[in-house]
Amino acid sequence: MSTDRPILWSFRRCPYAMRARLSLHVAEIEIEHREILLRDKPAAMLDASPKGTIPILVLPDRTVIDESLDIMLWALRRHDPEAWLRNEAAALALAHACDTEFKPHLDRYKYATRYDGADPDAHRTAAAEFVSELEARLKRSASLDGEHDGLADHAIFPFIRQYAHTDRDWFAGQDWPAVQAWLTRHLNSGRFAEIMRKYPLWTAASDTHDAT
Ligand SMILES: N[C@@H](CCC(=O)N[C@@H](CS)C(=O)NCC(=O)O)C(=O)O
Repeated sequence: MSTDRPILWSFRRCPYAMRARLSLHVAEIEIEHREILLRDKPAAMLDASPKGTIPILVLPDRTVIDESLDIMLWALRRHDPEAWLRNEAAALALAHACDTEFKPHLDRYKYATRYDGADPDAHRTAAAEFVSELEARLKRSASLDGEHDGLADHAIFPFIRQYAHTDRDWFAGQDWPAVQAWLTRHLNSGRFAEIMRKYPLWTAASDTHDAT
């Protein structure tokens, strides 16, 4: 492989990949974007990271970073022009809570048929506890990271987007004005539009680097 840019294996609608793309964007790191389908993972992606989750960042020296929060930290430690890391420990703790406490309920609410016996309404209610915690925080300050958006905001809003879009009317009817405004602000941002650009699917045949 002879690219001098990091390679990002990505899937457009994956919230973990969104948070990685947001941090690479703010850090102004040029990447080679490789769009995939989760149901048809390329062998080259699985070679890079056999656990087969998205996102994966492969550095020019072949170092592989295959956890989304690690990709965020790697990007922001290189360049953090908006100080997303200013409350790093607290932001990471909240992002971990999103991944471990909220996301399992989100999956069982959104994709209930994939989980034996999962009751989507019960999981929506359980997930709502995390959203209510965000609501309390966002009533105290404009962003989860304080007065300005940072790591926590960008690590978490893609997951709240998924939750909100599972049943938009239900979400709009909840008493979460601060979360609703915060989510709308992020979804309407130029940065979000940029990281949601559509890419053609990567195929080994379309690769200009490995094609020798
Ligand atoms: N802990 C991982 C989780 C990533 C993850 O689970 N991504 C999903 C897509 S949104 C995935 O790749 N799932 C594997 C699959 O569906 O086969 C991270 O933070 O990067």
